[in-house]
Amino acid sequence: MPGLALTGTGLYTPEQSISNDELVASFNEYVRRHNEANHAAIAEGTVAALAPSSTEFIVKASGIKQRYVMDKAGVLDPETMCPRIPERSNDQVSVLAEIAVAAARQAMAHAGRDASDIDGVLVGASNMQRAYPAMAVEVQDALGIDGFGFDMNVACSSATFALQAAADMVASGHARAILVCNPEICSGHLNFRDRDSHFIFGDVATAFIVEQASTARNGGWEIVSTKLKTKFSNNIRNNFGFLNRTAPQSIGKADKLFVQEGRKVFKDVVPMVSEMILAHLAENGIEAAHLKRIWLHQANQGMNDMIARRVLGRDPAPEEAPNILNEYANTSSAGSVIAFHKYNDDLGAGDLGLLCSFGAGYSVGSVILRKLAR
Ligand code: CO8
Repeated sequence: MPGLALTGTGLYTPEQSISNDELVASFNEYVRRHNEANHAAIAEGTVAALAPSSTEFIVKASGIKQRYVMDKAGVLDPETMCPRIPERSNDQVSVLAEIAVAAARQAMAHAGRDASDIDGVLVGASNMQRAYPAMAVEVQDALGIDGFGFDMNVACSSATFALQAAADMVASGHARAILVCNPEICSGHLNFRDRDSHFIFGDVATAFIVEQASTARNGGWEIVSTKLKTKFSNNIRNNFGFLNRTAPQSIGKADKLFVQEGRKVFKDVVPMVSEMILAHLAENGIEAAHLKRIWLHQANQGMNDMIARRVLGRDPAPEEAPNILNEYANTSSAGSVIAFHKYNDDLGAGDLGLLCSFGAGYSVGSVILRKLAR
């Protein structure tokens, strides 16, 4: 994709955060109450006792130490274990659009762009707030952008897939610049009563601008090449949807929130991603040794260490494959963009880096970037 560039990024971080200890204390209180309330049935063997969670397990299995959330009180209340985000009237900006706009304003300022420079808005995220109108059209309206907007959902790969779509539209002349936003309120679709996954996700929004490198005002990164891949898998699913009401007995069941077979995902995705990155580099005549940085999707620290090791052929130095998982947890599509946003400024003109997302679908997006001179 010669001549195209990623020219500005933005990050909205919620004010509230939850440590592992706080999350585990709430979960374990829920377990205690459940086991106490079902004491007789558990003794009879008709109800299974629930097992407690632990901070040690969470850190060891995932590398996560805390997460940011839109509503801490609702998540931690053992009676609700769900964020409470009041419904807004149709005259107010939606909460998903609001956090997308906060990240977008930063990305636009960073790129030196205002609304009149942008022709399109893509909102790529794992779950949209509503079916329609598209969240992207609301973001477009809130920012005063004259053009078009649409939503995309490729789960954790929504940002890289939207980046390629944006680059294609700029390359073809359909737009001068595209704003991509990734608002992820993962706490809204996480089952905080599920021991296997209650610790995994956090809330955040990221945004970035794609335009011609020749028009970049404040430097940025040339998009050398993008490569996308999807392969169907049931190992990460969320069956929430508009047809749920047609089978009312299914409403509220565990599969209407995030569910995964974490071990299987780990085993399938590590080779899929590392092989795809190596193939992508080879297609572009780039050796892995020439990469100054790898901004990977942030789902699991062990997974990222293994992918970086397979790509580089050695253990990565911590600064080569930045970790934001410890602070933000898994923020779905936003994770690799947060890592890029926080850890790219120190590199020099001509340096090469690779942004890569992976997740449900399965889906993988790989983007080779070269730093532009300012
Ligand atoms: N506390 C204590 N012990 C626990 C806990 C807990 N909370 N949970 C499980 N255990 C126990 C298990 O019971 C098991 O015990 P035993 O050995 O006695 O059976 C033991 O710990 C090991 O359990 P696991 O095998 O499940 O543990 P793992 O080491 O595999 O770690 C992980 C689990 C962390 C989930 C890991 O498998 C992982 O990260 N896998 C990769 C997952 C991944 O990358 N998924 C991508 C999903 S993201 C995505 O695509 C976005 C979807 C859209 C966003 C949704 C937002 C909500």
